[in-house]
Amino acid sequence: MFKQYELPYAFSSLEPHIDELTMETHYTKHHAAYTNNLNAALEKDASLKDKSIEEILSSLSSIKDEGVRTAVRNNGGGYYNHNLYFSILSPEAVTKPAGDLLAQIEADFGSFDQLKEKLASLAATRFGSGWAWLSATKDGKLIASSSPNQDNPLMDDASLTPILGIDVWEHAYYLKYKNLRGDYVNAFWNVVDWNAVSKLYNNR
Ligand code: MN3
Repeated sequence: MFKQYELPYAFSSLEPHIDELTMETHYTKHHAAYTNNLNAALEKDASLKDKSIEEILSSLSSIKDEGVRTAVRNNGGGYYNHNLYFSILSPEAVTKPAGDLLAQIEADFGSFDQLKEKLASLAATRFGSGWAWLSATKDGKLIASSSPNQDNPLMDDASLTPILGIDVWEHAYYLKYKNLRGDYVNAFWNVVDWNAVSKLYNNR
């Protein structure tokens, strides 16, 4: 049974950048539903029972039943993606990277500002619902990408570790930002905790 990441902060604590009602709805409705639906899908395939979510997603194509595979893609993706999303946000965010991660950002993107611009651009140009990602290869190189729906860079690829995800589904921002996805992404940087992102980078 997969369980939702437990939030160490209050729904209201990311105000004014991400509003309380969005956080509460996102966590208690959307993320909860992905988690419940993932657990229900896994009941139908005993071979998935003792695997981690990373193992399941990185070998998604090996799920034989198409209905189970689609349910795991959508809900296992949603489960994993939101665990990551909520775990890198913090009301006490360290808003700049440092150390090895900063050095690699400068090597791969030029500067931290250029990385943020790249991710904002990927977030803005992802048509419809999806995510923008920063992922690390095993040897530490950084890759920026985006994906539709609840897909992520782990799917059928065990070589990448996502370390930051920007949820650009409307449910992540519409109550406060309406159609202004770019304003949400600008505000998002105020609550991304680069200490948490760094830990994921170092543990890749
Ligand atoms: Mn979401």
